[in-house]
Amino acid sequence: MGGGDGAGPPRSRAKHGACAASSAAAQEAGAAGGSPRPAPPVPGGRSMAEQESPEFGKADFVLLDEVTMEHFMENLRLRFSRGRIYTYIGEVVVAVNPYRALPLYGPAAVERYRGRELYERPPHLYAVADAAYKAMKRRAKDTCIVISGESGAGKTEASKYIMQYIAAITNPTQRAEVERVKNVLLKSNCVLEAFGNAKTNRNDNSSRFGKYMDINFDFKGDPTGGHIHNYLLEKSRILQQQPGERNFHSFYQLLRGAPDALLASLHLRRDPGTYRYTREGTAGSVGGDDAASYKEVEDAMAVIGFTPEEIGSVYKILAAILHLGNVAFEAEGETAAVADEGLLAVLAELTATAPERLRQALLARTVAAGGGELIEKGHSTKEAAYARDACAKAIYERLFGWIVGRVNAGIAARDYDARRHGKSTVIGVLDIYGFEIFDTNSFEQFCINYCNEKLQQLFIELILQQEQAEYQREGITWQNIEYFNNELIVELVEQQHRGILALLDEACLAAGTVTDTLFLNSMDTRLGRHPHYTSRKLCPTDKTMEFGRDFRIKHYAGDVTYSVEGFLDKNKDTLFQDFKRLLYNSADPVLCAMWPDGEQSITEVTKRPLTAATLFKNSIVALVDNLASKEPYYVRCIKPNDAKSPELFDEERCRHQVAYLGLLENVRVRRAGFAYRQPYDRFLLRYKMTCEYTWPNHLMATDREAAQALLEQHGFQDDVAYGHTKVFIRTPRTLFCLEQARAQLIPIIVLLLQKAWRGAL
Ligand code: AD9
Ligand code: MG
Repeated sequence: MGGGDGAGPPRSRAKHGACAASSAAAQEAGAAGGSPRPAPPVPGGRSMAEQESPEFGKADFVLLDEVTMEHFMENLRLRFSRGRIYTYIGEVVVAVNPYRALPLYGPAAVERYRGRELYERPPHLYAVADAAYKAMKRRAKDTCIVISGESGAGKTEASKYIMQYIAAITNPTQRAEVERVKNVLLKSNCVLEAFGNAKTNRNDNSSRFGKYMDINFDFKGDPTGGHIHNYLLEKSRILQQQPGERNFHSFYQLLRGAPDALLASLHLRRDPGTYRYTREGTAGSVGGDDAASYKEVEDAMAVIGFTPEEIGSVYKILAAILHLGNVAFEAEGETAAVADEGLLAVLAELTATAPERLRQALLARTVAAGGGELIEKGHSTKEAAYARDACAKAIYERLFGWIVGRVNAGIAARDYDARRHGKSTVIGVLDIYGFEIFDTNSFEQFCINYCNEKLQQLFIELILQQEQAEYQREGITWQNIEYFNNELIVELVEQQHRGILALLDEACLAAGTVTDTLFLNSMDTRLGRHPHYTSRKLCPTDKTMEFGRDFRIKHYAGDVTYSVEGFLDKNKDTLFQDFKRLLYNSADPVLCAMWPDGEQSITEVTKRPLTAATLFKNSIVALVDNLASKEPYYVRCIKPNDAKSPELFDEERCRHQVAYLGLLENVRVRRAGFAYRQPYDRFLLRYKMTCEYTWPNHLMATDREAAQALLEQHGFQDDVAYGHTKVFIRTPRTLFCLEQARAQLIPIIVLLLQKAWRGAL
């Protein structure tokens, strides 16, 4: 069996880097096989030639003629204009938000990518999801897919496509429990987006929390459960939104979608303009229909396993927050009184608390006097308003935490499988807020940008470390590539005793007289020499910063000026124990369950709770450790313009993102090293038909020698290196040529096989 000479497949004499030659070779091969035929398209996909074509640009940036910003941008722009929104850098997917529906997804596309190698198909999120899944299944490796990019770049959409792909390719036998888990996982997106997303000026559906989801798989590779970690919900949004922005979607969905009777029972009016917390966002609904979303979210909650009573409680809590925002105070002598008694009664009803206790919690706080004595200290109107807002934020934050907990309960991995078959494996998907620069940047942006510094650091470490470790293991020589290392910036923020977070905590622990401005002074004094820190005091000529208010950090992604206003307050995150106790004693089981710390009496609450920034830092450090323990896959999202336009490719904005995401360095690392690597046996299995020495089986002593013979026959010897267990291929072009040769030979081999069978019959 074999080619024209009957001893092996037709010879392919492609020269290195010349796919055209490979195609010629295939024609020659076709002739040898008896019937010349045109190069067949890749079944179900686009032609391999599309990996590199004048029309669609280069499917992998590693193929660029020169690694310069100009060449990179040219390729990115060309591909975007042709609807090719995905491009690789090796195994990293660069994705440009198309801002329009493209026919790239769905069951037919899933089938094209299922079980394929990355380079066999045009770049796609599905390919990366499949690679992570295969690594997890074949090698029982925990993997993770880290999706990064700035606000509106398409991270959340990407994470959903990835989850849909994984759901589509698993559980072929339709096991009921696995189907249930998949369904809950998919439905969780809708619920979490309702409560955790909002319209911002950057994105109509901006995630205002970070999300890391683990999906557990059993030994068969089917999802058996999962767990969601949420990070720092932007709760200050409850109180205030920038002009043109909205509060969390959940409020508008309830107001616009709830049936009249429900709304009446919650004492709500339809118009969001009625409520102080939603007044700013009345300028219309977002991305469709709040009312339709209401129904969708309610159905999703039911699928996840929320009981009707629990859903009812969630609505009451949302309504209570809206009413709470409208509670006004008037002065009665030194202290405050509630202006509207009727509102107080409504609030007591919705929170299932005693009206008098509610009034007390709103108007006074309990403090411990000497000798264990407790006294009540009345609020001024200003203090009462502050406490009310703090309470509204805290209720929403805890509601969100409770909802995440409820989703987790619905998808908790049963340890049944783990007990029977050993440890289950995991794919993690990280969709966390991107780097943010607003007109006014506050504590939240500071935390978000710090998180992005940490993730960038991880990206640098993993990409470099992984490459280097692999080359060393395989005995291949490797030269280091210079990278911009953001370690200094991370240190500026988190260094023990000296970093910004330490100084912030120090200021918060000091007596009540310390103000935001004093905190700024302390940073100026102690960080003044740091190359990534500055302020107006340190740089008096810089009029873009306000004296006594602003400081600036030179982030890896650009300079951000932060206003120090509110830093201390947001970091302390004070909520009087009186509120916690009040809500812990609520007769509503959902509300009560959110305040386990409400049980403590004021005398027990002596230990200072950890500050918001420290809690956030701890959670991000744990996240980074977790990601570092897994095999990472990266999706780097790019936002093409600020107008949400499908046509506009804003050169300047894109260039900036390419620069700060370190994509050029990424290409350089990839090119200095080897773009692809495969164990010898797998490599031969795939390409052996393209060489007479390896088809149908090689007679050499080792697979390594056989792979070497194959590659030399193709003329690729200068583009490869031979490791102990794997062959390393420097440029994707070589691989594409091999793929093309293979694709061209398959129909001929099939034809020959058919002939042989017919002959045998
Ligand atoms: V933020 O940091 O949460 O503010 P993301 O998550 O990066 O941000 P998101 O995924 O929400 O951005 O995308 C923003 C909008 O871009 C979506 O609402 C879609 O309208 C649009 N988008 C993003 N990706 C795609 C896509 N692959 N196809 C079509 C897309 N539209
Ligand atoms: Mg998002």
